[in-house]
Amino acid sequence: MFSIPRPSRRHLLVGGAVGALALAATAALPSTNAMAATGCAVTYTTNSWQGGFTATVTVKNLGDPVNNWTLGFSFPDAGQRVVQGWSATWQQSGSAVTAQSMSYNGSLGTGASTTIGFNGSWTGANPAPTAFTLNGTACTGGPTPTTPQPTTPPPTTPPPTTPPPTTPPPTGTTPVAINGQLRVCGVNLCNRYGKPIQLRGMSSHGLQWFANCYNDASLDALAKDWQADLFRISMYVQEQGYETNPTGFTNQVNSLVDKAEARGLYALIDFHTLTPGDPMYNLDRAKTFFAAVSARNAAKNNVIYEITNEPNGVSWSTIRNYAEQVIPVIRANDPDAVVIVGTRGWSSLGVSEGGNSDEIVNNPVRADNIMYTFHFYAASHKDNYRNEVQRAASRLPLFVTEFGTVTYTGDGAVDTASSTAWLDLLDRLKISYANWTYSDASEGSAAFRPGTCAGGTYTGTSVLTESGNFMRNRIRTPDNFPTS
Ligand code: IDC
Repeated sequence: MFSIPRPSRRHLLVGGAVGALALAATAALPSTNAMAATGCAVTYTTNSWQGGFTATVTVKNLGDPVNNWTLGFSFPDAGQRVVQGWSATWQQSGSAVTAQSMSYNGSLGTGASTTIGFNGSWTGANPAPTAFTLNGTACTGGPTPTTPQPTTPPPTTPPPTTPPPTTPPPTGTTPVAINGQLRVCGVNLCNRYGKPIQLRGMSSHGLQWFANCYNDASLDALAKDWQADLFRISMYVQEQGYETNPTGFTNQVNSLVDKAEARGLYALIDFHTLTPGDPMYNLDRAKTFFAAVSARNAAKNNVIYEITNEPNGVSWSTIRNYAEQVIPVIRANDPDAVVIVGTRGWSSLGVSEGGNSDEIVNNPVRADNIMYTFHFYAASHKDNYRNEVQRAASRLPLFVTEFGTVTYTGDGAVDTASSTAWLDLLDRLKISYANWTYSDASEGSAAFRPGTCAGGTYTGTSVLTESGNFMRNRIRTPDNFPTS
């Protein structure tokens, strides 16, 4: 919040890593006979490093409400480029850049603002742009009448002392009510305020085997007793899964998305490929499935799409090719949803097959608003995997859509030391995670004791395994999602 300085002069702050730059612009105040007013204020901040940067741009409409908008600015240095943008359609021609609103952020009321951003590159220097336009009007920080033009000199009365309106506070306290539609910004998962957040939650087991574990009572327990943010819906494709009954499994996934939404939980739709490891084997099924679920759930703001669980025995270029065919199917229906792409070697960023994340950094999927999957099993995957995650996390948006506290078989004893080291690392890096599994399977990774789902009580600790107890304690700690 800021107060408007006197006299009739408004300041627009443009901050950057290279130092904050203050622009003072004299804005003509609206004359009493103005028909329609336009006006805007823009803040532009960057995180910059040698050769690259992430820019966060907040656009505030100070004129009459608009239904769609185009932001324009010019880079001061010839070597500055937009590489990958989000929350707008970004284009660059020479040094001129435009960002066109998306369907979900085009409407901006008077005083409303929205945050967009991009990853960029630079060669000589990386100064912040100094002038912005919104729908052709210069963003000088105040409303300007468009018709008719004022013929009298600007009034000398001081500007109003009431502060400009801000985004209203969230109306609920659930993770989705607070954070709203998520998007990838830089290497982070960000909420509707453009702030990095971490989601913590649980993964279902295979829906074909454990359908009786996913119902109103168990999801109430996940939302309220566990205080989770996220429910991963693990829909196996093989092993008596989706391929045997596409309509039935699609409906089951949709109904679980609704149950998550009703409780303010994010729903991660996992197209759980495992064997065969080549995602191309299921390409047609993936297109059919994601066309259906993205059309049906497009209006919701709690859905995240995980397009392939654990590719294995295939090259990164094959996975990338698969992603570049499936993502457009989702985007055609649900353009603003975050999509997560599996990685080589059972989603180990390639490490389990002798590679590393460089292959992704050097050849990223050509789509925006995406993240990359990392999976681990704490008793099997230790320091060399943690080191790679730490290294990759500053270069790629990562999401741990599945991990176990036990060995990669899904069974065995909980490795508390390694699980703690992993979760401390993910917390520090704000990497979201889902634990395998929220089920009563007879294996060490299951959170509930065998028979729990038949019994119908999911709250408290008496129904939990050692892994379940460990995970519930981790997940129940407060989230503290940033709201401004
Ligand atoms: C395991 C289940 C087990 C099931 C097996 C085969 O825990 O009950 O018999 O799958 O379907 C993964 C996979 C996940 C595995 C899990 C544990 O994504 O499907 O679940 N795991 O082995 N990757 C690494 C480990």
